[in-house]
Amino acid sequence: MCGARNVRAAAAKQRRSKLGAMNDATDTHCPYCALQCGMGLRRTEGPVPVSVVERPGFPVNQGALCGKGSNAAAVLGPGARLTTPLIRRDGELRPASWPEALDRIAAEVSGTAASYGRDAVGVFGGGGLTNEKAYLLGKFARVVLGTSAIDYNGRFCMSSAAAAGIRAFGVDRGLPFPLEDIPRAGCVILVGGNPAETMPPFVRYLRELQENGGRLIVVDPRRTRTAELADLHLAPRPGTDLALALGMLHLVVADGRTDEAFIAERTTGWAETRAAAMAHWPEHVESVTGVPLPQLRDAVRMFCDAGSAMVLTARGPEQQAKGTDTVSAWINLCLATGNAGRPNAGYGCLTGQGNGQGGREHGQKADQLPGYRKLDDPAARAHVAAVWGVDPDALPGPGRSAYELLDSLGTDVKALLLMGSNPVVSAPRAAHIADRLRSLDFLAVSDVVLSETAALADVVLPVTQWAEETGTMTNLEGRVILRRKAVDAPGGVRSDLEVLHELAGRLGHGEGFPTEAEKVFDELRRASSGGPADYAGISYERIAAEDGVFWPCPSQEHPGTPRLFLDRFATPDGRARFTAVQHRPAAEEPDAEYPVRLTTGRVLAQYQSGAQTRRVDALNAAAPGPFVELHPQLAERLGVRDGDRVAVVSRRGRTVTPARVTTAIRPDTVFMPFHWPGEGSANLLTNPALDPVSRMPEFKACAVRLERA
Ligand SMILES: Nc1nc2c(c(=O)[nH]1)N[C@H]1C(S)=C(S)[C@@H](COP(=O)(O)OP(=O)(O)OC[C@H]3O[C@@H](n4cnc5c(=O)[nH]c(N)nc54)[C@H](O)[C@@H]3O)O[C@H]1N2
Ligand SMILES: Nc1nc2c(c(=O)[nH]1)N[C@H]1C(S)=C(S)[C@@H](COP(=O)(O)OP(=O)(O)OC[C@H]3O[C@@H](n4cnc5c(=O)[nH]c(N)nc54)[C@H](O)[C@@H]3O)O[C@H]1N2
Ligand code: SF4
Ligand SMILES: [Mo]
Repeated sequence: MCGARNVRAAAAKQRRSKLGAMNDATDTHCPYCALQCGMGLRRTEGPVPVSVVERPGFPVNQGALCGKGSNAAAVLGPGARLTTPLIRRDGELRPASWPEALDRIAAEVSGTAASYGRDAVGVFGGGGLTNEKAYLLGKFARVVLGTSAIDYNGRFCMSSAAAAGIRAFGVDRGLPFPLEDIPRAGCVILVGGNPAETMPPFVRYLRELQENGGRLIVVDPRRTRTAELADLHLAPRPGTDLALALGMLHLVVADGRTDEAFIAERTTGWAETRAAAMAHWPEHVESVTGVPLPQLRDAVRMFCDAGSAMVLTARGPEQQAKGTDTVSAWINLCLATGNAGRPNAGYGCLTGQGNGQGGREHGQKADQLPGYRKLDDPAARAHVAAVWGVDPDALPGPGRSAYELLDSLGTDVKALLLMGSNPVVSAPRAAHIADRLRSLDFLAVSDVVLSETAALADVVLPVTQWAEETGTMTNLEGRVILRRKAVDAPGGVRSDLEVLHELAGRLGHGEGFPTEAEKVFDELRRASSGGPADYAGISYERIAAEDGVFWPCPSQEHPGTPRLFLDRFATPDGRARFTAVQHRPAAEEPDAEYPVRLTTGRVLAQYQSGAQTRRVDALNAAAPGPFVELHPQLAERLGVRDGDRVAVVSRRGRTVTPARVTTAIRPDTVFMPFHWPGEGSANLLTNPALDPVSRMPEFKACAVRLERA
């Protein structure tokens, strides 16, 4: 009897502890990509202080996570991360105290500004930083440092789509509709995105689209896992999406499938765009892109027969030296067919980084003030300066773009503060950028791990990460969400907000840099009020109660805006603007010396520069190192077999990696993921040719030669 009672008591205890554990789990979000999947974090006793559990109630991912998300807690444990500040002494990074590290940074920054002027101090931010950090970093640069030299890694990400979105619609919100609208479209063209590897839980929306009878067209030079799902896969040569979109528009016009009423009522600029498209003959488009004309016709038919259709772009067409015009060409196709400004139709960009959307709204971009305001707009300067309590004339003007800023290190910019990026691995022409970083008088990096870039620094600050701090992020839908703190950080680690507070204090700004995220957010709300990305009505309580709030949300009574443009576009006259664009070749086309096209991108199990994911065993087991993907025909010509080491050489550098021979890629193209440093690092090869509007480098197309190594 006694035994039975014990068994019952034990069972009850187990039930309680299970329930307790479920209740214990803190609702939060993944540290990685822009989907910002909801997850729970439960406290554990081991060296890693939390484990990831499902959070089925969050609508975006409904409990699903990819391997990066489900293994995210590993980077919180000891071993992977930094726990003490480091200062370079006698050439080596050695442990130091926080006051020493902060004093040193403040002294170097003041000294540099005194000797060379304020613009000689640079700041480089990241699209993975919370809204609060991005906002405070921008304010720190403009108010404390008074420098124009600030930009961030989002420039390398979605900046071409942002520029084209503003050009056409007057505002840039990656997706102007929630994800739940995607399955209700009749057809989706996904251009240069591989969400089956880059956002696996997103694939559900594409499957639902097809279950509802909608068609999926994927445009990618590779037959990716995403392309495998498509009803139609177009495989153009890298860098030719602009011609492809023009060819489709030509056929739309020729077949009389334009929506003349929509064009007349809700757009401007059609005549010039129509003329530009008519000059691009489909036969010419076929020879430029390598996409057979019958496939182009099929795509046009699917798109036009759909009733309502969407075009989604990701990095493939955007990371080109003509990325802005390329996205404009796809937007033109939407506008000409009436697929914009109405339900279940339109153009959207799949933003990439965790806070890729919010990170571009609050002022860490060279030309921007909070609320997605323009730094060169006098009214915007006056509004933000009033919130900051400074004279508008004291705010610096626009600075240079990310690559141009990195390229100016050691010459114009002598000291750099870097927060949330690892350009030694992720910047184009990376060996040159590493040299520029080494040529600085002073480099300070705040990071959670000793990244390849932090390893070059004079001072490294170890900061708290996602689960150890609270803050807001804005996901790819424009939904502002709340990442809650689930666990205390190890001693020795401080938050980025504390870093900015301490540095501002040392540089004469004791006020205006709070360390509490919610206080920063409340100021951000005021600074953004009245701007395009208006957060004034969004509070931590509302986000928690409503599964996130979509901007613009100008007041507490306002419901937020999941769907933009239904009544009018955000242009002065309310109409969407066509932009007449012409195809042009990549900045570097293949030639006799470098006869093959290289494109670059991602694999499922690694994230970005790999600074975080290369420290996770399970992910390294799945994706242990770099490779170059090439077609059997090319492999045979080179005498290369699967697994052989191959040298890939461009005008910028040389890499050596194992070959992966596959028919899933065009014979004239090779592909390398960019997640690794060292001899297989893709960015030793890439071309920093910049888009004239967005200043995006051409990560997706350069010319290379392959040799057996
Ligand atoms: N696993 C994983 N997921 C991630 C990330 C990660 O690093 N790893 N990073 C996140 C971030 S910041 C981003 S920006 C997103 C990126 O997400 P995606 O845009 O999906 O990723 P990429 O692999 O860069 O590029 C997508 C596809 O573009 C194709 N492509 C290459 N050149 C061209 C071209 O000229 N035209 C066309 N049409 N296609 C081309 C490539 O073959 C590739 O399959 O992913 C996010 N999610
Ligand atoms: N060849 C090629 N190159 C590319 C691309 C490509 O497709 N091809 N894609 C480009 C794109 S889309 C992107 S977004 C970039 C991304 O490239 P990076 O800017 O290098 O991005 P991450 O690797 O995410 O680097 C983020 C760094 O910040 C740290 N970190 C994370 N959270 C925090 C935080 O809260 N505070 C601080 N202080 N640090 C933190 C991480 O540990 C990591 O070291 O790469 C670009 N480079
Ligand atoms: S899809 Fe993105 S947000 Fe979701 S679990 Fe994976 S990395 Fe995290
Ligand atoms: Mo990105």
